Amino acid sequence: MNAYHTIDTGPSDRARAGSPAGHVLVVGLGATGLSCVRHLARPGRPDGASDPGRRIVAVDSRRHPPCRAEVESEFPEVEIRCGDFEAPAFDTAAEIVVSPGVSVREPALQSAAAHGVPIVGDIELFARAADAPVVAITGSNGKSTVTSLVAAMARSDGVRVGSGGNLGPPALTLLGRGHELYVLELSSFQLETTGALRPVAATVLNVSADHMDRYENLDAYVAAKSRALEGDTVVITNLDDPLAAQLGGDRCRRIGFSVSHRPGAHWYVEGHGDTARIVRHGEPVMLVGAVPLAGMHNVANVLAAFALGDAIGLRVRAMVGAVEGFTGLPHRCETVAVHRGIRWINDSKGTNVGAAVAAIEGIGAQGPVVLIAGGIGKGADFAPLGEPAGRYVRCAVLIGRDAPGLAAALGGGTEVRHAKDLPDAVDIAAAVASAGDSVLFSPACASFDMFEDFEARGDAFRRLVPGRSAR
Ligand code: UMA
Ligand code: ADP
Repeated sequence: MNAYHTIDTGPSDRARAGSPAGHVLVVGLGATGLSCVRHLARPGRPDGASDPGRRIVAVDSRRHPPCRAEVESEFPEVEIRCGDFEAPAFDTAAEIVVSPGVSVREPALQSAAAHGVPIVGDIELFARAADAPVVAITGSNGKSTVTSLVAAMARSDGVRVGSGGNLGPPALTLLGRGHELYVLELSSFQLETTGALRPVAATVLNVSADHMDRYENLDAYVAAKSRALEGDTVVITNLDDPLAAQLGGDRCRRIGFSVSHRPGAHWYVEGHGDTARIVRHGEPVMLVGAVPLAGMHNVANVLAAFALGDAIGLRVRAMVGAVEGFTGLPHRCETVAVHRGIRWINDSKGTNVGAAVAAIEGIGAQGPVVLIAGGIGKGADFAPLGEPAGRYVRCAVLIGRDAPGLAAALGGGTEVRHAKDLPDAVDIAAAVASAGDSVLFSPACASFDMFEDFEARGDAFRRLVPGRSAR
């Protein structure tokens, strides 16, 4: 593990014993920060570590962070400091609770760590207080889909389930609601500040480079993800992903899955075409064709969800019912229109290279693709897009800051056009595409150069398509 990025989340003696002068410092006043303040300030917290007398200080480097007003009105006793981070508030804290969007490489956090201040995240607070078993889902792609599927399976089997984390709502907001099970999507940022989480079942779905602007190298990113598998957890292993398959301890209990009939897989696909079936340990469970989601990557997601459900004892029949009724989440390979025989697909959540590759392969298997991509590449290497684009993409229309890097990766075998913005890209795609094609908006990039977030970007695409695609 890369020490530079690792935060010691071991037993926080200093925090628990409580240095009298020490305050709890909440860093970041977005959705996570608000949930942390609410959790820390609420008397009678269920983890027994509550110290209503402890001072809470909240900081944010933005002057007007999103949840400042809520904290001010609900907790006037909480001291709020906005603007540049100041080391003394960090170095003298009893414990720091950092939001996932704030890098642990931030100098003020590095300084506090050097002073021995424990640094944790919201998932660590959640783990200390959780009153029901936890299923933990991480990986580079498919987390939200698998989290939603497992939650739907549990509900379908009559379990009172709370589901959230990185896909929202923040994990701490799920506590105290009588849930019998928690199903959490966890990002690498959340995991790197977590030490106490002991999920009953967990998975690293797959590994491909993401957030390389926050990690020194892929190993550091993978090390953060692996933290989900610590403890006496049943590890759900993707046998088709060589890197993910290595993760977890040598002696952990494993349930393997594969989209082919691979040795060692408990959940797998057998057969081809219309007769391909999902099988559990030799027992046919359902036809692949009955999965309502497009692409083999989604079949992998369904298998992962089955294996997780299996690990916690959900009944197969209930799980199948949930899969059959699951039509997918917005902004993930979502068909938003069909005009003149052209299918328009919003995959705005395709925010990294691995996601876009999966979408191109999944949609490309059904016919030629006109790809709209671009935005902020987060330091990624775009090269893995070259081969699938060469095979399936008729034309790539590029937008955003890192369009030149994408063009370099795609230019060899794929026609590339540049657009000045998303409306222009939709116009170009409408002109280039013909009946039988799919126009796939899978940016392979984050959205922040042009939009508030991936949802705003996908919504913009959805709004643009009806007017421009029909011309
Ligand atoms: N901030 C600073 N200084 C910094 C950086 C940020 O003060 O250097 C402040 C910002 O000004 C802002 C606050 O921190 O006020 C934002 O914190 P945050 O970025 O952690 O945002 P939250 O609203 O708390 O949302 C976080 C997750 N965001 C990130 O991990 C970047 C949300 O995941 C998650 O839904 C939410 O917690 C609830 O758990 C979003 C995401 O993009 C969807 N996740 C990444 C991904 O999926 O790839 C990991
Ligand atoms: P995450 O929460 O990890 O971002 P999502 O379920 O929201 O994952 O899917 C995001 C995007 O990742 C999808 O739009 C799709 O392009 C891609 N994707 C989904 N599942 C997989 C998978 N198993 N392997 C590779 N890419 C995937």
